[in-house]
Amino acid sequence: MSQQKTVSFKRPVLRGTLQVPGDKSISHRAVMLGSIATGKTTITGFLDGEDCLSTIGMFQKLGVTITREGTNVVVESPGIANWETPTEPLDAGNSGTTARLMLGILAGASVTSEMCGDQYLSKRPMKRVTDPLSMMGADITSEGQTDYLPLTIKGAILQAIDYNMPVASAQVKSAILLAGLQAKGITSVTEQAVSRDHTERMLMQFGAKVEQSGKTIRLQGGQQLTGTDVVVPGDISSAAFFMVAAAMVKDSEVIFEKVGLNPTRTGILDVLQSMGVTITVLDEKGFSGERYGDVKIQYSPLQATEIGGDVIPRLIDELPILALLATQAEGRTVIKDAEELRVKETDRIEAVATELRKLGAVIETTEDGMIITGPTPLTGGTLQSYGDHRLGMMAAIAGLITSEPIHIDNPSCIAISYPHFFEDLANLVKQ
Ligand code: SPQ
Repeated sequence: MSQQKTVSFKRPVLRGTLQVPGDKSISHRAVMLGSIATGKTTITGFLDGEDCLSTIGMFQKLGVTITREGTNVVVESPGIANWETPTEPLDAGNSGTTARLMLGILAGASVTSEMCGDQYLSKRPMKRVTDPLSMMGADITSEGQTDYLPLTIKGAILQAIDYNMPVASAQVKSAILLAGLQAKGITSVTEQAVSRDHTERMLMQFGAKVEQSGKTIRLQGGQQLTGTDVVVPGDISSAAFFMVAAAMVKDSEVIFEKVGLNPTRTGILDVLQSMGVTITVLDEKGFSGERYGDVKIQYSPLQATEIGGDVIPRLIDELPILALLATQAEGRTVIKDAEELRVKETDRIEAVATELRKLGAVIETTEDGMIITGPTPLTGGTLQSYGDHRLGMMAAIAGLITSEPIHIDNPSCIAISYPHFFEDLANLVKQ
C-alpha cells in the first residue's frame, strides 16, 4: 500500500553539523571485494540502506559469512573459487550497482545462479554489461529479453578484452574489470569521460595491481585478493540534498563531517561554486586511496549555470536535486549530456520536470537534459517518488522552500540510500 509523508516548515533555517551515512558505491564494493577475497574483511561506516543489504544477501546465498551490527560489517570468505551454488535466486532488489557488478563477478565464478530484481530494476538495461561480458566468453541467458533481469549466469572461463566504453558508466567499467580479474590475460577498459573510480582504488587496497593511463585502466587476470579493513566515508550523493538545502534556504549554514571527496564524485561542489554558493573545505584527509573531509556550505544568492560534458559522470545522481536548486537561481540553467538519467530507477529527466512543474517551476526537457528558468517561487502539492529514492528526497527538500506543504507519495524508497533521512532533516532545521 502506498504511503504518504508530509513536509511542512514555517520559515526554516538549516544550521549545525551533519555526518551523512556511508557511501553507497563504496559500501557495495567493500562487500563484493571482501567476498571475492580470501580471509577476513572488516568494514566500518557501511551504509545500512536497502541497496547495500541486497548485496550482502546475495553473498550470503553464495556461502560467504557476513555479519553486520549497524554500520560495522565483517566478511569472512573462502574466496571466489570456493563459493557455493545458491539454492534460490540472487535478488538485487532495486540496486543497479548490485545487479551490474554482480553480473561481472558471477560471469567468471564457478557457480551457476539466477539473478532477479524488483519491478523498477527489471526495466533497467543490462545489455550494456552482458554484451562486453559475452565478448569475454560469459554464459548469461534469459527466458525473455537478454537486456533485462531475470538472468541466469553460468560461470565460465573468461578471456580478457580491450573495451572502449560506449557509455560513461562506472557500473559497466566495474563489471568488466571484476570479470577481468577472473579472466585469462590483460583486460583494458577505456572510458569516454572519467566515472567514479572506487572499484579501481579498492582493487588496489585488496592487493591487486591496477594500471591507469589517461582514460584507460588495465588489469591482469588471475590476481588473488586478500581480505583487509575498509573505512567508508560519508556519501557525497546523500550530502548533496542537504548541501542544496543549505545553499537555497536563507541564512543557512551547515558543516558536513567526514564526507567523501573523491574527485570523481565532487562535481556537485564545482557546480555549487559556479552558481555562487560559498563552500569551505575545512579539513581534507585521505585513507586507503579515498579522500574525505569536512565541508561548510552557506546560503548564497544563486546564479544559473551550464552543467554538461565531463562533469556529468561526476555528479550524475545529484542532477535531480540540482534541478530543484536551479529553480531558485537567477537565469537559465542548462543541463545537457545527461541522457543516462533516462535509464536510472525511473526516467529522471521526465520525472523531475513533471514533479517540479506541479510546484510552478519553469522547466523544459530535452533528449539529454533540462533547461530551467528561475528564480520561481514554488507552491506546495503532492509529489510522486516513482519508487526512486533521489526523487523522494528531492520532493522533501523542496518542502523547505514551498509556500504550502509538500506531500510525498511512496516515501519509503528513501531507505534505499538514506535510511535516517527524515531524522537528519528534522535535526538540521531550526524554525
Ligand atoms: O545502483 P543504482 O540503482 O544504479 O544507483 C544510482 C543512484 O542514484 O543511487 C543510479 F540510479 O547510482 C549509480 C550511479 O548512477 C551508482 C553507481 C556505482 O556505484 O557504480 C554508478 C552510477 O551509475 P552508472 O550507470 O553511471 O554507472
